[in-house]
Amino acid sequence: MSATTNNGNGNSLKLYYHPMSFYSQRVLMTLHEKRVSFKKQVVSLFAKEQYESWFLRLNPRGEVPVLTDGVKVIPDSVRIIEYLEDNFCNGQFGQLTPREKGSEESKKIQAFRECLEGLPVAAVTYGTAGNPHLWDNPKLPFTPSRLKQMAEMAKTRHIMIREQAEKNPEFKDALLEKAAAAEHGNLNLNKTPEEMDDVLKKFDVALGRVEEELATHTGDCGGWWLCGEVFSMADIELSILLNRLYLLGHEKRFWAEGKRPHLQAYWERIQQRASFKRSTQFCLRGLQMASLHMALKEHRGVLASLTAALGLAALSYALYRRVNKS
Ligand SMILES: N[C@@H](CCC(=O)N[C@@H](CS)C(=O)NCC(=O)O)C(=O)O
Repeated sequence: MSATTNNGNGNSLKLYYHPMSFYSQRVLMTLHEKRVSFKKQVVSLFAKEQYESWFLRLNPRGEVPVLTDGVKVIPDSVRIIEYLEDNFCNGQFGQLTPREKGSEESKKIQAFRECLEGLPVAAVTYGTAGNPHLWDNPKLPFTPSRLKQMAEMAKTRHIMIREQAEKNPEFKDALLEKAAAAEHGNLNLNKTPEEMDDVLKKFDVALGRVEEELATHTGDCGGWWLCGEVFSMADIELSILLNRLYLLGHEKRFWAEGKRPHLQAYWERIQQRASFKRSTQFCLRGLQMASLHMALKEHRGVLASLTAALGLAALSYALYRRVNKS
């Protein structure tokens, strides 16, 4: 955890996130890329901490990431990234958009961002989990048992969100709206094989555009990133997306084994970048600790009774020995 930094207004940044969350990773990479220091706090999605009232007060939708800057609260990764670019842009911080606003490069960054931000990442993640015929070399943390768990979770997610709405009357409307979207709308993550074909096609089209663009970077432009010399916000979004697809085991479908050679080279290059490593190489031990924390929290009552019972048994035994001795 880094020391607090202020942005010139005397405010300090704090990120509420989860290390496995795609949207959190985008923000983490932006913060590292810009060399902004910040405090961070894991919100355990396994323990449903995102639906505790203290967090719902920050984001009534119950989603990470959320950034706070002093008293300002900024939810949603896209808004956070833009906030960081607007407020941390002087020489001390990394620049993720060209200084010249109307330039061709700027327009290209914007176009690629819109294309990448529109992709259904949760659907590809949970849809892959629910369609074992798509499991082709998934990597940690997406073990087959975790994928099965995720698929089960997706089936009953709307019910769980409705329960959370009942528990949190103050945020009931926002949560009921989310539950409805999880049951019938854009947050429904149960995908049939046919629906998955459509989801995967969307990624194919977007990555096809990326490959076309990368293929134009020849000669003097050989060292360019996606939209030019500047490592931009579009690169952050692309890197975190490639990472998710790789962990799900979709690299052969989208770029490896000669499918999209320029994208393959980009993927190899991005894995060397410090900000990418720092935002994506989460510690599995940390996740195990989070699961343990969740189990302890869930069974707090049982554990307290067990400890009391053991204490009582020890006391009775000590008394018995004492009485027998005398
Ligand atoms: N549009 C939001 C999406 C955030 C989001 O869906 N976060 C997921 C984790 S990747 C989450 O917190 N899910 C918990 C839940 O919905 O219960 C963003 O860009 O930040």
